[in-house]
Amino acid sequence: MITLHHLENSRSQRILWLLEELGVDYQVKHYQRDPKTMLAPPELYKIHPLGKSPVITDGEQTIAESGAIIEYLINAYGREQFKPAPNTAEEMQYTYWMHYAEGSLMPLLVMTLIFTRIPESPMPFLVRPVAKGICSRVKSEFLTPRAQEQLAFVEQHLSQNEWFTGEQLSGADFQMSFPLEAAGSRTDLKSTCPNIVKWLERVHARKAYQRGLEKGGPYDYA
Ligand SMILES: N[C@@H](CCC(=O)N[C@@H](CS)C(=O)NCC(=O)O)C(=O)O
Repeated sequence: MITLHHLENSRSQRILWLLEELGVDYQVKHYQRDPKTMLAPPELYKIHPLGKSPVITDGEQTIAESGAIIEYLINAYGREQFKPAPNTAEEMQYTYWMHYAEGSLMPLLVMTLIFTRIPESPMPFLVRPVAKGICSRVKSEFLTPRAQEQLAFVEQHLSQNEWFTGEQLSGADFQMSFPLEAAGSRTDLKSTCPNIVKWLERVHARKAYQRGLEKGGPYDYA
């Protein structure tokens, strides 16, 4: 039996969606973040040495890292679904977006979140305006323009493709769902990225996605 070790409000949501699309038997073990630090609880270190979520166990196997989990589940349980045929243009897109989500887009979104939270964290009264100023400049001069450039690039791709690899839903869509949900909840994408918004609507309309949300419990991407 597959067990998904599911941390609230985390990338684990993309695995829940995939498990529901696959229609396999699985159980969910829920973990809560520390309300102050937002870090995962120490129990997750008992499952994998990095203590992060998502992580799954399947029999003797423990698999961490969203992309590796998605590839494992699709190869083991996909029955030829959710993965393009080998040596095709679609397969190149699949590989690209599987890596792009965590390799290029997520680091910018995580850094933006960190530089937004720093000025709100406890610090000496006189330091706060300095911290605020530095964080605001890092965001306006480095992070925001780069994140916008990345989102415009994704928008361009989705203006020509229904799903990330073309006409068929694939692992690349599960992998891209977390950064795009996060971007959509933190910024208004309607005017700048209408095709990302449409893609999110297609995702949200899927019954498996809705079942995944129910299994995961209350969810906040921001
Ligand atoms: N690249 C990894 C990132 C895993 C990761 O950082 N997960 C976050 C949740 S979205 C986490 O476990 N955070 C809690 C912590 O760092 O303590 C993946 O895609 O699986």
